[in-house]
Amino acid sequence: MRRVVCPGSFDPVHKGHLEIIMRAASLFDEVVVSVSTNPAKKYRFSEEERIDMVSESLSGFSGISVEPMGAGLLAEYCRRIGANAIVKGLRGSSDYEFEAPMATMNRHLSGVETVFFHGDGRYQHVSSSLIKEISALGGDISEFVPKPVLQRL
Ligand code: COD
Repeated sequence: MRRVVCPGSFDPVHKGHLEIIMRAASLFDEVVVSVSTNPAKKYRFSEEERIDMVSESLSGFSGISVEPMGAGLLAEYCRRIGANAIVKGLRGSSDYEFEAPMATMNRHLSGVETVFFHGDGRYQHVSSSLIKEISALGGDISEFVPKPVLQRL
């Protein structure tokens, strides 16, 4: 059984995230979407709201579950739930520069591998922070987010 973790803040989840999660689900037996909450970070949505938005966006897809990751180490979380790998999406080289040392550190800490998926060109410019900014300034975000997010923003 190949269980992988797709971690993130998902504040809020958008179509770039969902595309990576769906691709992971097509390759692995079980995908756990882990919603992280770092006490040092300010979120637009509560942990419960972020989990609800991800769950509603993925309802009906088998082999995918959504869980809180809490504030601890991702490597420790993966070990606890028996995940073989972490799946992350890369939008470009700056994501890689940021993610590569974390991937090596997570492998060092717990032996868990990180698998990178190249993000789909349709969503490479999409991020949660841009979505919040465009929405706050009255722009149209409907192309980039699933319905459960559109209803709340
Ligand atoms: N297309 C493709 N992929 C995307 C896109 C897009 N448009 N947007 C985001 N992604 C990817 C990101 O690259 C990331 O892999 C994932 O989706 C989640 O994105 P976010 O923005 O919701 O989440 P982040 O970056 O805030 O989440 C970071 C983690 C929670 C994964 C990270 O902070 C973490 O590992 N925390 C645990 C603490 C820990 O273990 N620290 C030590 C690390 S060595």
